[in-house]
Amino acid sequence: MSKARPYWAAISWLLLITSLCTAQTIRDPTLRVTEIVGGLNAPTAMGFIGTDDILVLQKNDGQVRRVINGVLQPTPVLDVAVDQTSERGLLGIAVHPAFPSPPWVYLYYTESGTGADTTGAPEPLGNRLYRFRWDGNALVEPALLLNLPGTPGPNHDGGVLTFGPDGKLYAAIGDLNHRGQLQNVATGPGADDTSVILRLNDDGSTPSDNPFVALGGNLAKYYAYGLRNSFGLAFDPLTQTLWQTENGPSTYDEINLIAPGFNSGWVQIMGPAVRAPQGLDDLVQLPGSHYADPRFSWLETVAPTAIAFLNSTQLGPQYQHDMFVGDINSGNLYHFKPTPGRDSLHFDTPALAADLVADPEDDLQEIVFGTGFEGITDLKVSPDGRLYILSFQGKIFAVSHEATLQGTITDALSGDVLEGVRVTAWHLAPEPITRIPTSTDVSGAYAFSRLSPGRYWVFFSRSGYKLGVRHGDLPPGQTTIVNVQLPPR
Ligand SMILES: [Ca+2]
Ligand SMILES: [Ca+2]
Ligand SMILES: [Ca+2]
Repeated sequence: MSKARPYWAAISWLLLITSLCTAQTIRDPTLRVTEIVGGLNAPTAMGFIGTDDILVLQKNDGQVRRVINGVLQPTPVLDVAVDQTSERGLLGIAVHPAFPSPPWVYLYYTESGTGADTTGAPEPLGNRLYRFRWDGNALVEPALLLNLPGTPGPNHDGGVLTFGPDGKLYAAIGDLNHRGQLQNVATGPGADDTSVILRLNDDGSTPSDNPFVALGGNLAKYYAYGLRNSFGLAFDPLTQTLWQTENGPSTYDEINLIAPGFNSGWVQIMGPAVRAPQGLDDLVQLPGSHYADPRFSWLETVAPTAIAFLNSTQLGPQYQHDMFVGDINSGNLYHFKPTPGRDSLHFDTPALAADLVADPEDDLQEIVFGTGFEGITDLKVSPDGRLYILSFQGKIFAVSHEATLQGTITDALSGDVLEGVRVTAWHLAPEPITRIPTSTDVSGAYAFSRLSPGRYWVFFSRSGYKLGVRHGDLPPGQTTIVNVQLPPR
């Protein structure tokens, strides 16, 4: 930090802004949670169109809201006609990986049959994937890319979208209570666009290298099948493989590693096959398909939703490229460490490592990373590398690393340490602006141990001495030492 002149003009308005207090907790004391925005209505998914510029989907009214620098904009950037019954509604968003050129944003929603929002009657048109153009202010020019089933449902509509490192768009849809060959019922109907992950070109056409492309028809679009329902898709940034969360009925939620042609086993198997009474014999194995056990399961369901890989060092190097999962039942944030080969997950807890299942008696402290988020529906890594959490209660939170500031204050003439110096740190950027006070102890030392990284002005005052002022940036995860000599008046 360099020496600077006092900045008194700023003080009057700074005092109007109070610091934040939240009920959300993160197990790592070097990390902090910041509420970015509130006031959203049943939000399901979010996508960044810029740093601190987020599009957020509202499930029940079909509105796409915009949050700029933590401020919810009053006018939606789009309002579509959805059926909102049960799990239906505005469900998924993907921003083109080369955005803003092309300026394409993809939305998945249960489209109403009337042109207005509905609640089950008449039947919705279907679960539909549209591509929109972002014109700088709104989503315009919808192009229908997929018309998927929406009935009978009304649950297990899926809707999560993500782009892969291959430039392809991946979309998950659940079983909608169908019972056919895609649900591993050999005597049931054929491929009907349920219980699958679809893999598409960015214009909605079918890539020629899809795993079932040789089988033709609907099968050509699929990357995986045998899913009950899914709200989470994410690619490992190192291996470029797809991971997924899947939702069991009353038992066995799953985290899966999905290679091309994956069959997840539903309705014959949820959780590891060794725990299923009938084993693998009942599966419908399409040519080129394979069954694989989940990499992790919860015996008692938590309803996992979002999954994300932290492709940044913003939370500290120890979390870089790790996997995070959110659930909607308890609002827990889970942290998973991939194995060195990144084709499985590492656990220190023997009861988890032995069978890769969270059983009711198992200690889950190792994976429960955060609590109090009241129903997580999405996780995204922001362009600046922070972990963003979308809560169904209408809020966005960000997890970021703490910074530390400390030092010693001495008399500039005598060199004696000064006790009782008031030290006030003003965090000015990035927002929110906060004021944190402390004072020096008998050894003249002060310390701030849990500061948000960023730009600070710090004031040092004691009667009989001239005011000391320093400013500069506090980097995440680091301790900055600022020693100050105060001249007597
Ligand atoms: Ca609407
Ligand atoms: Ca499975
Ligand atoms: Ca276990």
